[in-house]
Amino acid sequence: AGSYEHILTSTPKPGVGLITLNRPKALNALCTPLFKELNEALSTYDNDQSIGAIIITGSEKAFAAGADIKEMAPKTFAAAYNENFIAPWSHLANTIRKPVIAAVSGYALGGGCELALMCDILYCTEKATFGQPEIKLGTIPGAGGSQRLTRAVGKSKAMELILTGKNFSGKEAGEWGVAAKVVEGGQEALLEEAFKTAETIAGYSRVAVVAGKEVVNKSQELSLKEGVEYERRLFHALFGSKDQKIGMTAFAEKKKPEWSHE
Ligand code: CO8
Repeated sequence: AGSYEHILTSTPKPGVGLITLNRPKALNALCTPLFKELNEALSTYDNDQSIGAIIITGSEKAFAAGADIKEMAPKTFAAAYNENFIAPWSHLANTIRKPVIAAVSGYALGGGCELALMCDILYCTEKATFGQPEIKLGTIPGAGGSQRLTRAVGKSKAMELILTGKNFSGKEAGEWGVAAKVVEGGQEALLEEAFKTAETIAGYSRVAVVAGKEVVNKSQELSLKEGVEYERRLFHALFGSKDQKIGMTAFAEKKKPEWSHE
């Protein structure tokens, strides 16, 4: 991975690409240059055959305290519309095919909450602070929060959160199904859990993992009947992969599969 100004990249575990948001003076506020770097790093890992899973994290104090309010404050409608402000944020959800885990400690507010919700799996600390406070700034969520939070917690709760701007804790995120895992300790304990899961995923066939992510995501877009058909087609297609043969032969021979990722 390249060298960046607002993020850090590393591969601390086999097959795992770690992206650390690193703009501590602004609590990792997601300015345009930061997002550009994030997208570049995500694509680099996505295209790297040695990487099987990606983690996005922040610091103990902040995953990200939102879009950069100071950058947004003077923006006009025409400027926002002409540059299609925020559209590049969809890169993660629309283009990245490998699984992305959000590891959230501290503040995940506004765009920070939305970034976490865009990831495929969300882990957080008990004390993490989530929220969509845009209403307090005279605006609304702009990076998918109204859609993804509503799918995660249901309409009534999402409506309450988005219209009051009230925060919710990591503990609540776990109880409501926003987070797949809530860790008792801090950033270090959180990353340990995220690494475990990322390494597990990176240890499987890349072909199967990407297909698994693709079909789960289809459930958010298609009717049940269409979604089940889509799943079945891709399931059929995987009989054409080498790894399906490798995995099932290894099972029958009581051996550990050596994935070809093909
Ligand atoms: N944007 C810009 N700067 C920020 C942001 C932000 N979102 N959050 C914090 N900072 C800066 C502060 O201005 C401060 O800078 P300075 O030292 O120069 O004054 C520094 O980070 C440290 O912050 P605080 O001193 O405020 O730290 P505290 O520990 O006292 O408070 C809080 C932490 C509670 C998180 C507080 O910083 C806060 O309320 N931040 C704003 C949270 C917020 O409203 N986020 C939503 C932003 S709007 C949004 O995300 C819209 C999304 C729309 C779609 C995506 C668009 C790109």
